[in-house]
Amino acid sequence: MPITNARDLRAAVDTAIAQVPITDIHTHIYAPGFGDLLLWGIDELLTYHYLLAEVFRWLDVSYENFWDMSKTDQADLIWKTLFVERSPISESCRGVLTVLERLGLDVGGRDLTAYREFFSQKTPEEYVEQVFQASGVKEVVMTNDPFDDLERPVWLEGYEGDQRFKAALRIDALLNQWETAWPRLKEWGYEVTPALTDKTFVEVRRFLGDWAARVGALYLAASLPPTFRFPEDSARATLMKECVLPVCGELNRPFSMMIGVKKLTNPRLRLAGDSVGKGDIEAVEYLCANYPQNKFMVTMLARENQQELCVAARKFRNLLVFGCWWFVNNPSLVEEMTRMRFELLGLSVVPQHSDARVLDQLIYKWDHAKAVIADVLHDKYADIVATGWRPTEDEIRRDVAMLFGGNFWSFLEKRLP
Ligand code: RAT
Ligand code: ZN
Repeated sequence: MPITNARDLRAAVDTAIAQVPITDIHTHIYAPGFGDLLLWGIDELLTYHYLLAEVFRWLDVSYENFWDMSKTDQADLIWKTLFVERSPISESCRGVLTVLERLGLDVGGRDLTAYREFFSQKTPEEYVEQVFQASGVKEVVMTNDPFDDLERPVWLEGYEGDQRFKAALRIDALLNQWETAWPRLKEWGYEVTPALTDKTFVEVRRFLGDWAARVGALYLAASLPPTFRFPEDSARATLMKECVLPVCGELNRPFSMMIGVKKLTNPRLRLAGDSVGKGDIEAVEYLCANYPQNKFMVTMLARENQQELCVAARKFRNLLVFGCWWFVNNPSLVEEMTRMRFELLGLSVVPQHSDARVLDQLIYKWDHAKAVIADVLHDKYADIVATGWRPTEDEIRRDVAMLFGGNFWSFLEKRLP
């Protein structure tokens, strides 16, 4: 039935978004088969690195003393500092409260002991089910790093797979730290040398092919600094040209570039110590133009890059813009970016990924994102309804399914002539 009035339109958009099964295309959570690598529960939520960065603004303990504390003590201190001694209004603090509320806990009670008690009753397996159900997530893509000494053995020792947890091969260590990556490759039986010779390229390609197959990678991925340039006379650009792009091309897999992270601006903050800088859109344009049969997924960290990234995607069909990443994953910026993307690219984007590191975060990251996307999408339909265009509920459901997963899956399938 075509929709003709404002109330039906709002209801149709809200229902479609509430019911859509989500493919979360970039996370840092692991399947239960990875054991302790799967993080969940209140203490992990409170010690999330987004909150670590916020708590240090108030603390007067030294970084070293803080890192020496147990996780429970760190969580206690974060709770006291960010939730009790002042109101938890930041996006990351609010996220913890959304999770508690959606799990049916008494947020007003502010009872950390009761929250811990709740989580102590859960098993990871049942809790994964509950969180997927509560967040509307059908499947997630993990971040799988063969250079990670905790993760690599799981793959090598016969991890059996889990349909809900897809894989992406993460190759930051290879591209951004060749000096420390090549000895690891050599240790694992790849005949590489520090010099970037033809033989080394063959072996790096073999390494990438082996691992892409082993994990069943949907795409290859790297985070890149604001100084990332392409082409360029550097190990990174050379390895991309000679190894990553050919392997992605051969496997028809996208290369996902997350551009704009300044690593360890404050190393004493550890995982929370990274910052942001404006990236170079020309590198993205060059890659899309000169490798038209390769597919690129791109998200950029700086607000200042968002418009030019949309424009680049208008020029290149082998570019899929995705997500509002990390420092732009705040409702005000998600709204601005989502509006701009719909206006410049229509429905041909993946508006959000969760980047969840703690299982429970799927609940809040998607709750918060869905609310903003629903508002923006509603406004865009309302604008066309005002012209006399009559969308149907089925069409709205179709569009929403594209945004929350369909576009990603069709991009993976796409073969460029
Ligand atoms: O958002 C984050 O959790 C960051 O620490 C990064 O992990 C980023 O998302 C990345 O994938 O590099
Ligand atoms: Zn991430």
